[in-house]
Amino acid sequence: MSEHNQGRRLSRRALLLGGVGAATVYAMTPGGGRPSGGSQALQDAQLVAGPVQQSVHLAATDGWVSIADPAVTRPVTGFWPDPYGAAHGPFDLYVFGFRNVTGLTAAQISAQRGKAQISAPQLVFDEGSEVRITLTNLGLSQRPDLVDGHTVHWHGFVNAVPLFDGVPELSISVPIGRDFTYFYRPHDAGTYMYHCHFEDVEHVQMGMTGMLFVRPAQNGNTTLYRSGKYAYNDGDGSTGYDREFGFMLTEVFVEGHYRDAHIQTTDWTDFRASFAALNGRTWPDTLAPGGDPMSAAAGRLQYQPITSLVTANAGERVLLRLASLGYDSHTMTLDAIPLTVVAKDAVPLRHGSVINYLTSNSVEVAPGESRDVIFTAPAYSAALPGGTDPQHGPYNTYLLYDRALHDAGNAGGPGLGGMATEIRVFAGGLPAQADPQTTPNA
Ligand SMILES: [Cu+2]
Repeated sequence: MSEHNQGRRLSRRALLLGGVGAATVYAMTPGGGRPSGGSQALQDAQLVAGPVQQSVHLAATDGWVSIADPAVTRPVTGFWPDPYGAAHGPFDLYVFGFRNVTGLTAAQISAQRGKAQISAPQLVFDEGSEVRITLTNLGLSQRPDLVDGHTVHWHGFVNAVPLFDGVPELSISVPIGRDFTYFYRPHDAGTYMYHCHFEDVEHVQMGMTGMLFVRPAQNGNTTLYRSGKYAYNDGDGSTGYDREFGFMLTEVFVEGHYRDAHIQTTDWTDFRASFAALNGRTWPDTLAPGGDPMSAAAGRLQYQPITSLVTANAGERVLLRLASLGYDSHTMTLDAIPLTVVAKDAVPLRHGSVINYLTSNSVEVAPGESRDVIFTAPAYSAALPGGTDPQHGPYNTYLLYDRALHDAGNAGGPGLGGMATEIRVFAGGLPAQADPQTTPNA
């Protein structure tokens, strides 16, 4: 899912008039929109008043998820599946996480205690906008004895104001029952992360991680690339893409999660990944469509709503945004389709006209790093492996996986299980993609 909570999109003229450094903040309506004006003069005044405000409201709490299908996955003796999970539904792993509560009432927000989501919602903001993330700390339902604060740390952003950067030793952390609004003005397009920085070794491992995309001002220019969508302000269309998919790379150390649920302490230096996950899911759950985290009908995957299935039409350019907040490095591999890395850690691999994009079939991502990777979907061939979608027609299937096979399997068990997903290249039957991660029922 994606959250793109914005007012009016910033036009080129508005950017010139009201862009960087505009100090006046317009009185915003609750939804983030601007008041409407009847005259051209008033509209111009609004444009001068300041950049678009984009805001989201997150809640921090704990919860339960199903990290793998226990019916087919080898158990981790003594630790997983966690029997406490059954009291909450078809769940087996205790987690901490964020929950998107944008637009909910106070009573509805309180009701989200104990319903954490992993990975956190993908947040999408525009370069030059005024970003506000409000964080409410709902406390932990399974561990009311723990009085931990939570924060939102802007991971990888330059020039974050320390007060708003979510590092508790240097700024504010949010106590239970309180909220705080973080402010940032993103000046640099790219693929970023956010995570809680309170007791961060524990809270990051427990699931408080998410992705954040900053759209470049160049977006909307269809002369450089037909879609008008770009990863960066490249000036030449080389980061143009038709579809984009984000992947939060993490691992789950089930002993630590079990001990947090059962009021025991963990020495986190004992860390050893039991599961490696894409967007909080393990294969084959990675292929399931995106779901509604507010709907119990989503079943086992209710609190891991972000799909990792990639779909594209032959000939389209696909942007893969890879980011890791795990503790291990991962080398994501796509056999038979060349991957071009256009940026590392939200920095384009070029200096002016000198381009250092890197083409390979494998992309290494270390903890705390991000990569922007573009590939062109190859031609469809009936002779290659694939299937047929009832709505969108035939497709070929390619595997995107961590080449360290213990991370592509579950809990060291045989076969695929962890950090793996499919890329489905259709002959041409897919409609255009509106939002990141959208993958029509394929
Ligand atoms: Cu936290």
